[in-house]
Amino acid sequence: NKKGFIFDLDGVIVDTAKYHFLAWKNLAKSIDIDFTKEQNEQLKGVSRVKSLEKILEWGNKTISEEQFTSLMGKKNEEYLSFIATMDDNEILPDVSKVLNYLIAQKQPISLGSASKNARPILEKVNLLSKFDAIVDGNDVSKAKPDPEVFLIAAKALNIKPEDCIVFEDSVAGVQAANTANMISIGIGEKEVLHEADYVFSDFTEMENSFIEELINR
Ligand code: B16
Ligand code: MG
Repeated sequence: NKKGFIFDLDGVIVDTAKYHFLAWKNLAKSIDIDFTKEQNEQLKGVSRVKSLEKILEWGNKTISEEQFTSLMGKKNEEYLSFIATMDDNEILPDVSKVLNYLIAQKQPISLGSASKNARPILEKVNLLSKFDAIVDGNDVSKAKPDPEVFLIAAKALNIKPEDCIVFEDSVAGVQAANTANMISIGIGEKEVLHEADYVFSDFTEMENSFIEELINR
């Protein structure tokens, strides 16, 4: 019995949201836009282009295409400097335990992330080898809540979408999983992720028996 297990990266495997926040905050400040933690919530799971569009919208700013490209580059440069300091201490609680359990049960595992930096991050935290497929921001043309990223992951694993299970921390990602006809498992707050089929605050709350049920359903 094989299912496809698809993991989002930021907010599920590692907490890179804090680095995205710092880099966007500094960038916004450089063009005189205030940027709050609450606004940052709305950027979770959202692509780099869409994120900058939203920040400019909040700040009521229009800029040229060249400036847009240059600002995106600046943000990513600073983000990468934060990533460079990461190691396996930054893996979120019990993520490795769940991955190892799935591997022991011979279940196919894919990444399904909006980030174009997913591979270097997984390398930094020593998890790259756990994945059978990596699908990230370099592989998709449509951002979450579009299901594209998860449908490509299912294909890469050779598992039908309805036999896939997605772990997601963002509303857009949960919606993408639901639209793809997959089981959606929210990692975070029930109130925020109420559209998910199941919600856990983190992987420490998830028993192996629950994963076994997913495999055998
Ligand atoms: P990058 P995920 C997403 O990762 C982040 O949640 C989001 O904040 C970020 O803007 C997006 O990746 C793009 O990241 O600038 O590295 O390409 O949650 O889909 O793993
Ligand atoms: Mg995420």
